[in-house]
Amino acid sequence: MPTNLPPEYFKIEEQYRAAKTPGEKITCLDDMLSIIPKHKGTDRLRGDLRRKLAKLKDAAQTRKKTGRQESAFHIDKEGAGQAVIIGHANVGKSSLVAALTNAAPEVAAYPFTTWTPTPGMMLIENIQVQLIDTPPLNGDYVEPELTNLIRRTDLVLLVVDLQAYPIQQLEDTLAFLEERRIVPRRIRDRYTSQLRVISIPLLVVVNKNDDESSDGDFEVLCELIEEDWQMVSVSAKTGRNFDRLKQAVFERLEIVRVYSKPPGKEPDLSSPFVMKKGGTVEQFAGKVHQDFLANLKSARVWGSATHDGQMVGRDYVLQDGDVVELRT
Ligand SMILES: Nc1nc2c(ncn2[C@@H]2O[C@H](COP(=O)(O)OP(=O)(O)OP(=O)(O)O)[C@@H](O)[C@H]2O)c(=O)[nH]1
Ligand SMILES: [Mg+2]
Repeated sequence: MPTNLPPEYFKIEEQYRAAKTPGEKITCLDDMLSIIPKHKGTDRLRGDLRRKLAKLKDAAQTRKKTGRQESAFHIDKEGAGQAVIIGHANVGKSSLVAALTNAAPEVAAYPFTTWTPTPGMMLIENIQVQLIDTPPLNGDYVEPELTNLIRRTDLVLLVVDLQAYPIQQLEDTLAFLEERRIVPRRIRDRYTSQLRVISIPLLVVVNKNDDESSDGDFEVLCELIEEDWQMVSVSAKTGRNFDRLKQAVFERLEIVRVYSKPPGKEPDLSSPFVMKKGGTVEQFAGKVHQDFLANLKSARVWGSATHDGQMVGRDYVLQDGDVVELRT
């Protein structure tokens, strides 16, 4: 990568990586292009950015042209992963999204409040995960598009109400999914003979465990449910166990955070690159910059390596928290 870029460039590049909408990304790319000095050394970078910009603008244009009203159920993925929150009416799905994200879906004491999905971003340490509030699954009519939203997602958060027949709610919701050929990843093996079954990581969230007085109810629930779902009990009302919930979401997403370290400098620990578990140095290089991928000469790793700054090969598998120095 050219070394003589102005410091503002890196600031905007960071904003670009954090950008959530195509519109924000386009603005950042425009800004980056306008401040890069124009000479031979930056040819490739400018070309790269222009290609990205053209792609985003093309996509925006196509969306406009089709003229079709975008369905509320079509939600672009944003952040390090997407989790769709599902369950019966009144279990607290909207309350969870309201409490955990920047979104403000309607919450009400009566059932069947939510009719359309609402996305929001939840902060887990230094990454953002998209949570989507959805309409209840136990009504007379469930929008077929909701099934598609679930099929495409990275993680399902199946919410039940500790204070209102949670076992029945759990069984009903799992049956709803199974009828639509969606099964929890953990028990995927039981469906090997069936074609077209899709498995999605699933976390059971037991809501309305507001204080210690209902911990006993949760323990009883765990004993009564045969399958070991490793449920998390929370309270959307008091924020109880939100840390545990976030930790569980992070684990189920099966992602790792890896930090880039320019030679001779400190890594920026506030802005990780997020990769699927099992990702290699080579994949990391591709995420940081195409140039690194093409011209990677060596990589050093701090964290999972046996000693700090160890030289590793392209196929070295990175772990959560690793710091990597790439050299071309
Ligand atoms: N005590 C208690 N009440 C809660 C909690 N979470 C939600 N509630 C209440 O439960 C009711 C339903 O909450 P919502 O968030 O609207 O539930 P929902 O699952 O989105 O409901 P639908 O949109 O109808 O499917 C409201 O009265 C909330 O205040 C909780 O953790 N503890
Ligand atoms: Mg709701």
